Amino acid sequence: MFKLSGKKVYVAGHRGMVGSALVRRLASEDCAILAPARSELDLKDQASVRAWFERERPDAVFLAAAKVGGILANDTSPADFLYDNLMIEANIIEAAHRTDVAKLMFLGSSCIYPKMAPQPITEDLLLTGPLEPTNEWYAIAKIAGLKLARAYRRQHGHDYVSAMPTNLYGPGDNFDLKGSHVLPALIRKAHEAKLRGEHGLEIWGTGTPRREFLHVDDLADACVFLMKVYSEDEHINVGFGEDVTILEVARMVMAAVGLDGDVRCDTTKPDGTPRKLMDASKLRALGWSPKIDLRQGIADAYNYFLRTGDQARGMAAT
Ligand code: GFB
Repeated sequence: MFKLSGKKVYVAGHRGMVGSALVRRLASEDCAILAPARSELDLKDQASVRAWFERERPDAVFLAAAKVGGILANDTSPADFLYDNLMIEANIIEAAHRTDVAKLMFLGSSCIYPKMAPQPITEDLLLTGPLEPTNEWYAIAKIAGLKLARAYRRQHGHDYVSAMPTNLYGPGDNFDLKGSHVLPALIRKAHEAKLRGEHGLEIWGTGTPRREFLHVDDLADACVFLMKVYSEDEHINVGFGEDVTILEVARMVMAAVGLDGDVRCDTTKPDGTPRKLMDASKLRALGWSPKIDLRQGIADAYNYFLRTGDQARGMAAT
């Protein structure tokens, strides 16, 4: 059992969707949260990371900093997704080792598993088959990250663990249509179509791929829980437990936004992995389960979209 109370906790990536959810969740943990300004710490710069860790000496680290994006961003910027993520995770894990960070949690992604993995996907299916080509660069970086955490654990005896979340959404998401994941993209597209008085919603691909969605506040709660109780060599899946087709999720978004009409499919865009449902029985057996169902979560994400200005969500003026 690792205690967070009274500790200095660094949330790497605290400005992102996952990191900001972790900061919100940690507010009730009686710990000091370290959230350095970008000018103070450049995660891609080894010297900057080492100097900051030596100065601040955190007790615990949530490694939630990453270059992330949806299917198109992954497919079109392979160098950024591979290089940025390798640099960030290598710099942080090595600096944590040098400064004796007591506990570190590396956050990966469900895309680390083979494209055609049997469903639901158990942790032991890692590296048992070829990856989905649209996101293999990001997946390779995340596999390297979890292996790095495990290598430092084995060689140096550190309590470094890895958690693999499924597809995430919620407050703090990126609503830029080229870079975002499906849920924020559909929320924005549906909202703007409604404002223009249009009917129907266009989605990418065939609408048949199945995805599992976890609200980021559930993820943050799971991560804090695991930080305290999980201390195993193997990574652990963090999933919701059910999946839906993209067509179904599009209809849920239309209902939340109040847009009528049909769903149209742009089949010039990729589908990606046909299905990505995680087996989260390891996490459930430890005593954690999610609280926010998909309809409720979509309503929450839409509220966030409505509350934040164009600038905050990086939208071009429409
Ligand atoms: O969320 P998404 O971009 O990520 O796409 P992945 C999920 C599915 O939704 C794909 C479809 O089948 C898309 O074709 N989709 C439909 C859309 N309409 C849209 C749209 O307007 N925007 C987007 N983005 N998708 C990512 C990986 O894969 O998932 C990352 O590329 C990471 O590496 C992340 O693992 C969690 O689930 O396909």
